[in-house]
Amino acid sequence: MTPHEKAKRELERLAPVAGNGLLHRRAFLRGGATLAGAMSAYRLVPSASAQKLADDPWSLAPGAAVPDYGVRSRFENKVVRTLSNPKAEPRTQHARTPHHLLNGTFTPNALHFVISHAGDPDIDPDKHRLVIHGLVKQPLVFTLDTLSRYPMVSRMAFVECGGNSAPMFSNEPIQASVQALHGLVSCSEWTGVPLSSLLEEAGIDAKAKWIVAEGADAPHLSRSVPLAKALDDAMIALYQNGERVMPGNGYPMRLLLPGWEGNMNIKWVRRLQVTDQPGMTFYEARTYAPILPGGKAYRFYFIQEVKSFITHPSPGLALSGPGFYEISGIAYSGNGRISKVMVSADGGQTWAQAALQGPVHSKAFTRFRVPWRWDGGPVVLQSRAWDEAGNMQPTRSELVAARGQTARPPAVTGFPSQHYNAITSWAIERGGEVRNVYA
Ligand SMILES: Nc1nc2c(c(=O)[nH]1)N[C@H]1C(S)=C(S)[C@@H](COP(=O)(O)O)O[C@H]1N2
Ligand SMILES: [Mo]
Repeated sequence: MTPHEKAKRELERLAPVAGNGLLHRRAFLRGGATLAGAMSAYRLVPSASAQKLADDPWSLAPGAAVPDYGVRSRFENKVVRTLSNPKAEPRTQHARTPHHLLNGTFTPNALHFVISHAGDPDIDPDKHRLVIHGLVKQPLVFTLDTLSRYPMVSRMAFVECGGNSAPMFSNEPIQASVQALHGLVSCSEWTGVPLSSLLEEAGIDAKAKWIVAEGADAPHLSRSVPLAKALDDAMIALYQNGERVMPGNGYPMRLLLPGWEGNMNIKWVRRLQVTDQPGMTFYEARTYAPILPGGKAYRFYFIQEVKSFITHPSPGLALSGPGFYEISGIAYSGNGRISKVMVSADGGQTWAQAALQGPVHSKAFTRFRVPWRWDGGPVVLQSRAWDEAGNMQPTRSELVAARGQTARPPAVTGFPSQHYNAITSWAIERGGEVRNVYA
């Protein structure tokens, strides 16, 4: 017996920790590299062929010139955002992140989701100004240059639209990819100036309770932010994953409110008015005041609550037959760090604890993984996350009971509710196809 065959046999003997073949999160670590390697033994070509590597053209001659700004391999050109309004008709544009084609915890800048209500303005950074005024002792005007002289901080943070995953409120499960269902959330390392240092310099009046932030794009999108958040971990972000913020994400500067509703993270921010009350601006009085089944509404819904979804496997990524797989996905919470993720393969009857990829950052994506042996039968995969504040991701029926749902397609009506953070269920059928189901 070769070491590979031996490892393969050991793997087959591993007792599952939950229904339908979920294995202990450290099954592969415990067994060491051999066990992990045995997973691939199912697909490796016989070792005899390892002797003869073909010399393809790229191995026989010098390669291309190194570009001054790198671009990915041309073989990766299908990894793209999906666009809701590619002709830039005068309405909102959405670009959704392809979570099923990415891995790790950061979203590449070119694939960060975008929602722009009137396109991306082409801002000359030398002409852009940020004004702080209102209930302050000394109104201030900043250029990008003057801002760049302040001490900066870097932090990981996700941004999520309050309308992300809204299709999950439909009566019948919509058959679409994780990109279409959950693509309005992304995660970056943001670098910039803490808003508290700018507000302190301006001198906050004792009556001040809110700031109203305004963007430099044509709609001058405005949102009110409680002063406490502005002084806590808010940032004027200048860099995204090490380079200047992308035009679609707010170049040359955006308001970053870690863990809070995407819409409040004002891009192309140009004004911060310190006030004693909220502005009740268009977006906070309309779209982002979710209406509840009894006719009441949330006046504000700041936090993006604890959430997770499985990215691998997911619709469009069919399984290629029974055997060993790693189930992996993304978890995050606007309340802090992810403390635990559980995964089920039997629609929520039994659960296995997933391994969390460290370091686990507050208000940022955490990748979770769990090894799995699929016997080829129908299963329903789910993930459920907890955060360090003790919040648990709700089931879909719990959330729908609290928030309501719609019978009509979203394109016609929009959904009655925002902030979907409940469990997502993927059914795997015999052939390995993955479908969105309500379990
Ligand atoms: N000025 C301005 N800020 C804006 C928007 C906008 O259209 N204009 N869109 C908002 C919405 S609805 C969301 S969800 C987030 C999205 O941030 P992103 O496009 O960087 O992912 O930005 C918010 N900030
Ligand atoms: Mo949004």
